[in-house]
Amino acid sequence: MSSKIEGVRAREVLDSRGNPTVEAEAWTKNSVARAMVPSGASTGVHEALELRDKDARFMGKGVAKAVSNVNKTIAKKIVGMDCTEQDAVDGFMIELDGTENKSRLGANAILSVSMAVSRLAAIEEGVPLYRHIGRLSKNKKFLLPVPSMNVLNGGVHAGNKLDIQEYMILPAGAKSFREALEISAEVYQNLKTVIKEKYGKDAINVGDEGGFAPPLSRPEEPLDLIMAAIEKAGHEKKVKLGVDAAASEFFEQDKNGRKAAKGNYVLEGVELTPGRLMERYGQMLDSYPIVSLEDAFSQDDWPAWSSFTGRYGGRVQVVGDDLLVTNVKRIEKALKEKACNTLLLKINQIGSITESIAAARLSMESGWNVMVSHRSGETEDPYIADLAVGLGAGELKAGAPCRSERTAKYNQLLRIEEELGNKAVYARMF
Ligand code: 2PG
Ligand code: MG
Repeated sequence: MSSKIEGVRAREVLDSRGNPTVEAEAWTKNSVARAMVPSGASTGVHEALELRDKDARFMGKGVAKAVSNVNKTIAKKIVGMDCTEQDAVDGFMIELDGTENKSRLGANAILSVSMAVSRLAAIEEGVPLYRHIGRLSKNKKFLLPVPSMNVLNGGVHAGNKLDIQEYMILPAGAKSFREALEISAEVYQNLKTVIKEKYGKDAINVGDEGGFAPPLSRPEEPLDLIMAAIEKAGHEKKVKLGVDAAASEFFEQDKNGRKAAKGNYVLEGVELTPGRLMERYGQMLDSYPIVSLEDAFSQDDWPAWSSFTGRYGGRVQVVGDDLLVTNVKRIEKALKEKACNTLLLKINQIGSITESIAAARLSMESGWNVMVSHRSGETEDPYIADLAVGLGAGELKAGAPCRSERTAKYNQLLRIEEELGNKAVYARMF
């Protein structure tokens, strides 16, 4: 049978930050597929474990052990399995690892194989990857996602003083993905002009996700700059805003080392209780067209999450990233505690395609939105573009419309939209 896996091999390659990551290749008699694993910087403590060598190579960031776990342990065992049976392949690797957080083999090792095998199955079936993912997730409604584009970077993704990590534009009023991309690129280029005029040409360097990283510190200032850029581009009616505070990074201590009392946050050098932080967000929601707010509170600050969702969940997408870590158990807890209303789906937080699909399905069936997401350390692999369409998620966060590891995803969506032709539907989300 041609869909039997005949071999799997991994290698160490570089990601967009110049750090090592795992690439895996899987093949059958007739086909071969490969995939690359992304890597975060503002990682949640509850994420599956990314195995790093912690030795002299690459300042400790080598992934030779993860590569060897694929080549020496996983490869032998999954040869002969059917690549179209994703559940069985992933289930087998999870069992082989045997830990709660994939710390034996490494989530990066397991995910590289999981991604490559799913892509191999699509080739074997003669369908594009998004259609194969549609089959795996039992979704027939393909949607071109509204992109969330991080055009201004702060937090641990930039060298400026901004505590809040991501300021995003969401071209929700476009009629197609192609139009959405055009609008976003125009806003992005206008933002460059706005920043240059106000802060000079030294301020237009970009951060890890391709957004500008000017020397700002007031959390609201990026929103003003972006609004000016949207207006300059003439797209006021079509573009909404999104924010990822990544608040786990300024909980009890900020990136500049300033400390706060237990349970408090440090924003712009000032200590805030969760209640005060909530008020600050409330003012932002009142003043700007923000439709999505991610990680407004730290990963285990459940009471703050629940009270924020109770108060603002009706008017804004409350997105759980570090809170949920794409883990069904944490999603179940968040559902019970009404802690948020949107899943941020990152495949390497959980470490397999099967578990990622389960997280998306549970969220959708529970009435939540799902935003498929990249990591700040990305690769040229456009996998998540197909994933977003295949799941029918309606949203994809993949950074600025700049830098090839980000545009790889957006450009893939242009191809998918073209392939779907008059069946292509741009998601109506906001
Ligand atoms: C996030 C991500 C991606 P990182 O917090 O949502 O934008 O950042 O990959 O560094 O966790
Ligand atoms: Mg986040």
